[in-house]
Amino acid sequence: MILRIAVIVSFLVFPVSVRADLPPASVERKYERRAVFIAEYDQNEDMVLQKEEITAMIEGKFKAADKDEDGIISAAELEGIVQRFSADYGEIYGTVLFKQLLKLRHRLGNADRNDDGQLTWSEYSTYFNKRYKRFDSNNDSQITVQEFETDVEKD
Ligand SMILES: [Ca+2]
Ligand SMILES: [Ca+2]
Ligand SMILES: [Ca+2]
Repeated sequence: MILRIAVIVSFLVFPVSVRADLPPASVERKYERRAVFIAEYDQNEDMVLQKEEITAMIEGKFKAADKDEDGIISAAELEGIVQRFSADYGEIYGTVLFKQLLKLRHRLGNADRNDDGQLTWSEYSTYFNKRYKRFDSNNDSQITVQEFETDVEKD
């Protein structure tokens, strides 16, 4: 999969680099990271996240975080999400990793509707389904790379 990601990234970078209206380098890198993210959950390899792929991604992430399988992401398990993100994506994010970790903590905090410091499946799935829905600008229940490049967050 690493190889596939490298191929996708180089494929995406080239057309951007020949465009007249070049986005700033930092924005370009952000888009590359998002393409990597799509590739990771794109099961049928069409570089579009279909509804089923988004659902599978949200379920998979919840299950991966819920280490003791009690259906709740505890405070310690929440910290585990942040630690694993740091370990898995540290290299991709480089010097902006700390910013991304802040965003991640912020999102997980927002997902916790009743502020009890842990996330139920209902809290988690509601928040992240909404979050990915915001990227889907044409409302066809799938997210393309182009849609994923839109900034939907206020944080
Ligand atoms: Ca797909
Ligand atoms: Ca748990
Ligand atoms: Ca909660």
